[in-house]
Amino acid sequence: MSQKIALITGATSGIGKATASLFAKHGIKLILCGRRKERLNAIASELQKQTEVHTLSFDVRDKASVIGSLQSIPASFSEIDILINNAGNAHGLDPIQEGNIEDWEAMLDINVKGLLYVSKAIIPGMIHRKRGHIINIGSTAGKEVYPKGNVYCASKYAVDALNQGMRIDLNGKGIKVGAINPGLVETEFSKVRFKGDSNRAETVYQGYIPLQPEDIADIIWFAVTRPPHVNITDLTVMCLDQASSTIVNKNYDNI
Ligand code: NDP
Ligand code: 8X3
Repeated sequence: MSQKIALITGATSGIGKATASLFAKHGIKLILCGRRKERLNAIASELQKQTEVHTLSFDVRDKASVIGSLQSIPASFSEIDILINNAGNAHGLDPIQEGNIEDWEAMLDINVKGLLYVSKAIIPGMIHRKRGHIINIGSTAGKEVYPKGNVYCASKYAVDALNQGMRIDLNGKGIKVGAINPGLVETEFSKVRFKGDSNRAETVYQGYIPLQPEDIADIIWFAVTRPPHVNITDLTVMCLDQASSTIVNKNYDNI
């Protein structure tokens, strides 16, 4: 079988970057996306030792840029087998009455509309080829609302709905659709949520052993390597010390 091609959004950091590394180890050809060009270039030059890599720098909020970038993919990378809809973040953690409108817009524009723009560009080729696999990165925040999570949770509930909707509408077209919904994963996520406040971000992952981005990459790899008739539709994963969005055992030393 010819080498598979994967497009990963949000490949400059965290879950997307770890998935890119694991895919590269397995010889998957990669289209890596993100806004930070220097990071994309650095990751590409590392992974090019293992596989072919094409990079695309665009902001998923910018519809024209998404469409233009995805149309620019060279022919040798254009038959995308695997789409990892991963780009996204939380912005702020405030009660709804104190929420910042720009934060709300960022989360809905990136996590929901950005995922739609990218999917809209990639799905027709998959339908044409009668094959493909779309993995949507949701969250436990899309399964359970937590205090001050309001709009971020809404954006991830939307990802959950879109994951189901895509699977329903693409049924019979040879395309797998599934979501991976992680709990707390130690990435740049909290640094972004708290607008660069590293000290506050670090406390989110202290006192217990959180998931690592490589743990999610492993699960994504498992999902994309199932036999052709098997589709992982919806998988939620938390670390041992997390029981729900609000219950995290932070007394690791006392166990
Ligand atoms: P990171 O902050 O480490 O990575 C986020 C990635 O998304 C970066 O590569 C970033 O690239 C990209 N991104 C963000 N905004 C944009 C944008 N406007 N346009 C294009 N790319 C963008 O966080 P994670 O790896 O943790 O997050 C990845 C996904 O996992 C997100 O969807 C998140 O909601 C989800 N998730 C995270 C959890 C966690 O606890 N960490 C738990 C559950 C789900 P760049 O800045 O270069 O554009
Ligand atoms: C990220 C997990 O609990 O910080 O989606 O919202 S949480």
